[in-house]
Amino acid sequence: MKINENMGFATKQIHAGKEKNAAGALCTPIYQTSTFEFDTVEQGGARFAGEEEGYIYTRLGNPTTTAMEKTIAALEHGEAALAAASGMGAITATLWTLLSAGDEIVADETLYGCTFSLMSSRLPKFGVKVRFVDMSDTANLRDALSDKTKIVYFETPCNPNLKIIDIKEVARIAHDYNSDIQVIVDNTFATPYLQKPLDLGADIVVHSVTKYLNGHGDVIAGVVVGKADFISECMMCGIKDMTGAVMSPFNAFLITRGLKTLDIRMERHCANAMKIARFLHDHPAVEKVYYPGLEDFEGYEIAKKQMKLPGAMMSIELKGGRERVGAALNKLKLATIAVSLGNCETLVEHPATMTHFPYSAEELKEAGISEGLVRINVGLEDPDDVIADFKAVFDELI
Ligand code: LCS
Repeated sequence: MKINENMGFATKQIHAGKEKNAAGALCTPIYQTSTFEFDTVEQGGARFAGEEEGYIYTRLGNPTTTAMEKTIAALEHGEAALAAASGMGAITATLWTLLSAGDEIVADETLYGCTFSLMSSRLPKFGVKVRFVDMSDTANLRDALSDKTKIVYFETPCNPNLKIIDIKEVARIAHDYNSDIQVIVDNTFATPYLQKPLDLGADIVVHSVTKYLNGHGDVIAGVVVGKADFISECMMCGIKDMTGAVMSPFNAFLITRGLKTLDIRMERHCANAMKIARFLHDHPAVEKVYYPGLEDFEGYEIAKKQMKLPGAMMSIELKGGRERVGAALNKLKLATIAVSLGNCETLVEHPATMTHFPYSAEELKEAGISEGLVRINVGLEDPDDVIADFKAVFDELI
């Protein structure tokens, strides 16, 4: 099937990566091989020199992985995509490819815990300075840019407090300052079904594919999407040489399978989340709900502008703060205490002790992550059952 750019999201998520294979298999086969045969030494040489198309070694590319990359590139409206062994693999491969000692990054201060750890304590060891700012106020970004700024990096919605950053505005300010600055958006929480950062002016998108793109909680994976030149450089530098963070063909197969239902999963995730957010918003034991679909949420207007739907991630604060969190979450019966997100199962976690443990108490405060915050990712169960689970526990707190 030949797809073209004008076809719809659902068609692309099913067909965009597909190539004819020798056996005529409908689904892209799992090419579970580390290496590929050459007919002659000369042919091997031509492939290494880039004079002949074809696979060499799975760290440099694999047909099962290529199918997944092509699908994600089409969904994000990017020229090309590059698979990585994890979201962190995708982020580090991107940064190692772009950065040199002496460069600066301007990053939003609210990031997934390990991304924050990479930026705050690992990169400075290599002579890279990271300035953290609250990019929801774009004046902060303008003040932090310098002649050394190579990258502007953020998530939106942010993990874990759902803060919304105006992608179009950030990209405009960064590129007006210096058109060479690479604006990188972590689109994990939204997915390309809800938000397309490249269409809004970003240069590069990264994902933890572990989450909604795969959708079934059985894979750790990442991807980078951007211009074809950058993606091939990122493969040669960031993946091949610097991280070796290669995705296994089996994982690529599972992700391609998951991607075929991304739109309908996201629709249902969002509908369930809206219902649960409204319930929590009105519950007397809940102090505050952070959900981009609620009219009184700070980022509501920008989220409405740049996202098709508000997503299925939310955070709440319980009355009584941090002391009540453990006792309450431990009693839930259907919602599961676990990190990660984007699966069929509803998961709850406490960022201050779990996903965001690399932040000190002071850094949590600066990043707008309250110590009592509870993160909920709404799954695909019947929302009334999830509500009944929360109600039974939260009613006891009144
Ligand atoms: N970016 C975001 C926004 C994430 O939430 C995560 C992981 C990563 C990147 C890294 O991806 P990974 O290497 O795990 O595939 N977020 C997690 C979370 O919130 N709970 O557990 C992992």
